[in-house]
Amino acid sequence: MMLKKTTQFKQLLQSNQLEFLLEAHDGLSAKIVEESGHKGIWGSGLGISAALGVRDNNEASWTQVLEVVEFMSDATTIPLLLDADTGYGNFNNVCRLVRKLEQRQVAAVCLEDKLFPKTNSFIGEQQPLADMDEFCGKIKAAKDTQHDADFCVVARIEAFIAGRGLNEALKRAYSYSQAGADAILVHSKWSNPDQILEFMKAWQAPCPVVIVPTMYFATPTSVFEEANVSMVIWANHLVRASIAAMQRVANTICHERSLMTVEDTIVPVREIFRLQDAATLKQAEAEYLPSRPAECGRAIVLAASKGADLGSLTDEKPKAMLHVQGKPLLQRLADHFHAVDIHDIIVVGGYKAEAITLPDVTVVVNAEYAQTKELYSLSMALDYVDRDVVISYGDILFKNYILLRLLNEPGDIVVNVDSNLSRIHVAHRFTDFVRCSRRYDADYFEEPVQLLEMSPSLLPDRADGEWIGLVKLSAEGGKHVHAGLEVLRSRKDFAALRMNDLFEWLLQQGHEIRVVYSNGHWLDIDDLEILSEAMKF
Ligand code: SPV
Ligand code: MG
Repeated sequence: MMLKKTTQFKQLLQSNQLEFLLEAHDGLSAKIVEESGHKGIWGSGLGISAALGVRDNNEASWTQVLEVVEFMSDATTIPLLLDADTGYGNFNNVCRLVRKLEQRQVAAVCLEDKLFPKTNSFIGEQQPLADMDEFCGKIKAAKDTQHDADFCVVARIEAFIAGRGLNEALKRAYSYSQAGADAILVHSKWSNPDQILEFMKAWQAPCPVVIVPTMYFATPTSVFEEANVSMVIWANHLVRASIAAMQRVANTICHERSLMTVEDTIVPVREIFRLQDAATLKQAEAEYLPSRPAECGRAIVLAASKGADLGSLTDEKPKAMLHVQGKPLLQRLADHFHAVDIHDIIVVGGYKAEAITLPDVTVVVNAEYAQTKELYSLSMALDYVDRDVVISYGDILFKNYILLRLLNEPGDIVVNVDSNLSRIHVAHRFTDFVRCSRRYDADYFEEPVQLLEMSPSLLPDRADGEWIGLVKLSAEGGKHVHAGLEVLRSRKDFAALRMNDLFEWLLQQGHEIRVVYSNGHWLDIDDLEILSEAMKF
């Protein structure tokens, strides 16, 4: 079983060898400290404040620091020593702090003998020190408050920082030790270790000593070992490393307006997921979430016709299988649907249906394709109209946003309408002209538009646009379509009916059909001329 964090820390302090803590300033950096092999974390006041974008002058409130520390503690299994500055107030504030730290499995707290609000030890000279007796009261109060006997209080001597000599440092160190401190942290801002070594030489060792060699970094670690230092804190090296890395990457991206150069110099996104332990959540989901087949959307594509105007191109396959820029039209449609998470694709084939060989589509055959039109084809796939479904002609090409807009529009029955009638120049082309409750204009997004009429015999000058060949049905809309086909099927001319006849019936019944306008950006492949246009699409 893993030792409590408090016990781990106490053992580090009391071990016979030199131990090391490395600075962290948030959950991520704390985790990185642990993964690197360090046995403990220094919750640095400088690092945490810097990461929060404020000064190391108690600008972040103590509860804000506590929140960060909670993330750090939760993310790790090794002990954390929190740099709690002066304790954020007097002995009473220290008591409350200790209770809160214990609740968060923080192993130890470090208190320094300066005044609130503190200033970082490397800024300025002659920093005022706390009254020694008052500070002893804080140490004693902290020790009396802790519930866990192994929780540690480290008392930090700022005498050298404040320009005072060895005697002041020693006097305070013995007093704090006497007051109950589990260790003394003696700090120096000299670039050589002389103050520390002088202190260690005189120190009678009633408790272990911790040091922070930020400024005397060039001192070999063996010197600290030989001087009987118990613990070294590498106090700010991850926050400094991250600043260097962030500045380099930010400047490069800004300068190059591209990610190309930096991509190979930073971790892949999957490394973030690993550090966040995304894999464990995946396992938990498998265990705790009800396992139902992922509900994906459905599309029905009407693709039974030969495409008589395409000449010998459709001798061997239906026009929906004609290649446009190296891919069958139907594959392009399927790609559009996949892109919006519609993976259940039903294709109603007819002419040369056996040539519809796309993977992952269900082919339903309208054997009467030669004598029938689209409604007959749709009736072949009616069983699939039992949920949200998009119905599409099989010979259209469109930009994906047209499909997205259709899916985003509320309504039980929604159609896409192209408001741009200028391209309708092919006289023989069958066109689903529509009339709507309002024309397309710049403000059309402000109110819903309804379909009023859809008919190929509507004169273009009375039309507000042309139906593209895409309709979205909700489950409710699908019920109306079932009812409509039930009625229309009994008509003698059912075989000749087209989608516009269904829409006309739905309108007569008073069902609302919503319109989403777009402007161009689609083609229906009716003849060779348009097919060659499609090559450029
Ligand atoms: C810290 O890391 O916040 C410290 C060490 O207190 S120092 O910055 O050297 O004061
Ligand atoms: Mg600090």
